[in-house]
Amino acid sequence: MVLVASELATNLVKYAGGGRLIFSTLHEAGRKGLQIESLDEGPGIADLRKSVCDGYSTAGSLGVGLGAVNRLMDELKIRARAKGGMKLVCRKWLREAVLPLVNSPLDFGAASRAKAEDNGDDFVIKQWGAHALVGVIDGCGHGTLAHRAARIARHYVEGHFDRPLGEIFSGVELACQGSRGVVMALLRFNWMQGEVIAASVGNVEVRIFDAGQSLPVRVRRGILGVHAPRPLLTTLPWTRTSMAVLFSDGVSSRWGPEEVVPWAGLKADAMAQAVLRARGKTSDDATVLVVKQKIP
Ligand SMILES: [Mn+2]
Repeated sequence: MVLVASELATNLVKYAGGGRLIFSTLHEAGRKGLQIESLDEGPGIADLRKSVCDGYSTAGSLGVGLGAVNRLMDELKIRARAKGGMKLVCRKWLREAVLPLVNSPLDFGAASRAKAEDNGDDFVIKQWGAHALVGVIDGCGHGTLAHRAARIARHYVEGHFDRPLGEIFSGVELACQGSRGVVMALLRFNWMQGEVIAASVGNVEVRIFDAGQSLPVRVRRGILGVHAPRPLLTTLPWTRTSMAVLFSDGVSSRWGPEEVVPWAGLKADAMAQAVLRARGKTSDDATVLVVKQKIP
């Protein structure tokens, strides 16, 4: 919070000719948080929005500063004010200690292969309490700039893994502005409730299989970092026979539920390797992430 306050104050003094910081406590639905609002009458937000991306900077330390605010805080909103200038509101919620993992029934595996030296794909696997978050991220294009965009997105997701999926996407949208941009699909599991929530923007494929069927997941077109729409959330049941496969566009999508059958007996990491071997293309970075029930 000290670093965030200092970055915002620095922005006001250096770039907006002054302004106000307003600190308040939040009490909402049984949780507590801290909010900082930054108000100014400076030159506006056009470049400031871009500057949220790490490394982007029109003048000195500005870009890194707002990038840090986005990374460190749970929520960040930036708006133009009617009278000119900018309003920035950021919030951080108090967390209980991260819940210890309880009896996870899930088995995770991922396999990734770069087209060239730097992999422009990335993935995330996190578990806590009775929850897990997994995702596949594809930086646009390939090579160093794609790798950089994907890494910015992954760092944001890892720092905000327990936030609602819609908010994680908004944060990645801000964090990736000024980069090549990424496409991303995330799944959040709650195995006590036997459900999985899927969200995807762009062309990372999400396949959720159960009993030989592929269940439909809603996807939005767009690139995070380049005015992506908010994702649509799809909630599906997760049973003992469910299986999820996420893959970047470096993996062919021309296969159906019937092809999963021979892979059903494999552990998740062996299955991810098998899908990549069978369906990976050599023309792009390729990543497969598999979630299954643990085989007893
Ligand atoms: Mn790709």
